[in-house]
Amino acid sequence: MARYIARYIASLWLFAVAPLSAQPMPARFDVAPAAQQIFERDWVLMNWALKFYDTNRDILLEPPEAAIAAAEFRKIADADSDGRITPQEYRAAREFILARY
Ligand SMILES: [Ca+2]
Ligand SMILES: [Ca+2]
Repeated sequence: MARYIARYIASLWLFAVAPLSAQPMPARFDVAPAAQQIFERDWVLMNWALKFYDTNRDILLEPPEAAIAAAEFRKIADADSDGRITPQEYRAAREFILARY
């Protein structure tokens, strides 16, 4: 349960720095849509997530897969390990993934 909460928090942080974060936050949302939106908004991240975290190989990123991928992306992106991902860190991680995968 603690891990699940950690992923939820991770996805919130990601959600907060996503490029389209100016959109109004839905009144109610849970981890799955938030994590999935990160990948739906960015094809680079989506391709990466599908390549490594589509565990059932159906070419869809289901909520649990998206949550794991979001947590892993956060590990890659949070270069200074302060628990937050700045827009600069987001862009750097995206470039890293684009170049490497
Ligand atoms: Ca899947
Ligand atoms: Ca950081």
